[in-house]
Amino acid sequence: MKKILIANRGEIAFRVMRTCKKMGIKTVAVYSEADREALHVKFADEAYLLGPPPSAQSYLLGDKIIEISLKAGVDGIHPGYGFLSENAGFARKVRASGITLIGPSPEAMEMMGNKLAAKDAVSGYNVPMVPGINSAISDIPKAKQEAEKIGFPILIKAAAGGGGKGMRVVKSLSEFEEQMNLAINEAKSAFGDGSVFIEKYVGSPRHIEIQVLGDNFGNIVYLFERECSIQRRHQKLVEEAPSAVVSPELRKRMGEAAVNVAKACNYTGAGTVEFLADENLDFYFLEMNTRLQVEHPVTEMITGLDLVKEQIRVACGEPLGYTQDDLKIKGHAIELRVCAEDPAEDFVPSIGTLTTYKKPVGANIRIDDCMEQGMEIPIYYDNMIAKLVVWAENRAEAITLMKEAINNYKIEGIKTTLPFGGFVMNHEAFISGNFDTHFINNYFTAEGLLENNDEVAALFSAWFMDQSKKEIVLPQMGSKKAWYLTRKSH
Ligand code: MV4
Repeated sequence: MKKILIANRGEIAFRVMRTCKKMGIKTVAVYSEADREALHVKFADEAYLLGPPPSAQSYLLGDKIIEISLKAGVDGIHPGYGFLSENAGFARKVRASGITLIGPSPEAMEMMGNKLAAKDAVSGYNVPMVPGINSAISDIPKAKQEAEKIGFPILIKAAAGGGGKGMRVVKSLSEFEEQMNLAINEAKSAFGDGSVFIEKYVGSPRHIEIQVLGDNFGNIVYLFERECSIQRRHQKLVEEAPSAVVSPELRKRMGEAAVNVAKACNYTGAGTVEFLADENLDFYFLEMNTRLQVEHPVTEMITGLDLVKEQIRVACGEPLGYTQDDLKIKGHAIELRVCAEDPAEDFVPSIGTLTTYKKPVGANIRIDDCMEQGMEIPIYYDNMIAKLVVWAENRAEAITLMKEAINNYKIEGIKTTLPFGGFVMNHEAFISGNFDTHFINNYFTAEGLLENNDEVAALFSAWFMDQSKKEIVLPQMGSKKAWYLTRKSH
């Protein structure tokens, strides 16, 4: 390939372009009116305006993007994540245009986009699945019987859902019918498809996913796991590779199951197979994401591979050129998503201008971002402004390096999830590896955030040591120190 259009914005557009440059491939950016000054536009060799800021009038305009691609004479389109990345209709149109989509086939996208079709496809491929039914519910009395067989609590899921949308926990038979009807209506209005199914509810799951990579000759490898349990409302915040709890033996079983999922849909390129793991580390297939994921850098750090380069090579028809046995995990990587939101205020989105933006620098610190000091965060898109990724020889050292990097990342003008990252790195549950998807609900409070803020801790100890003073001047209410001093616990 000589020229690639990146049908995306922000850090991922920038990240894909970096690899293209490294490979000597020309890059074409597309952008909305809100992104005129964006770095992905400046960094590209060519750039084309799509339209007004809202995604529906810009980054989701598949036909316009294909038109621009043809005009610019590109060989490939990289969709990044989000936007059109898992849109089978777009993939078909790209194929029809004669341009290569850097991603899997539209057939694979379609199959994995529907949870029931995905379950159906992988049955017979020796992939463990949560006990449940594999077809849409049409007959409520029959579904009740199934639910009783499975045992409560059960989970109702929308076939067209994903990423947690349209799920409902049902604790007992008495509430089954009501919840089922609500779920069907919800699925109808959210996805235009009211198909729902039921599974046994796994109460304290870990989210562990396996990166896979396939070429056009039937070779598929797994690039090990990512532990993604630290998430809030299905938004991951901290990811790491490898998982602290996955043994080499379990890794092999999960990896082979993931490869089987990929085989079931003739997968090509980079994809991710999501599993739930319960308290006993029994694991179950959840869904497959048919795109490059946000958290792919942790896999790159422990394997030494550039996943975008691999995607491009495969899309060009090159064979992988290595086998499973050639792949080894080296060290440990952790990623923190730096989002423009305030963890002290229930993660409310934070808008404004980056008055200060200074990144930590140092060996084994990688930052994937797209912002500069003085820039304003556009309100129209995802509020992730950067990914802070660290690598070290082992997990303990990676945690230490992450804490150092967080402390040396200076962002002012907006609130970010950086202090939340500090909280996680200092938390006993994270350090021990003994946590699940309920980590934030179970342990996180705004007060705890401050306790883990070195600056505030220093303030507090200075105040404490100064109690001999007759008069204690209480800090201003609303300040960090005031919150700290008025904590209910301790
Ligand atoms: C589940 C589950 C418990 N039991 N399935 C959420 C996203 C979607 N991929 C599937 N999800 C879940 N499926 C059964 N049978 C719990 C979740 C779930 C979850 C999974 C991964 C990461 C975070 C999660 C948060 C809440 C619920």
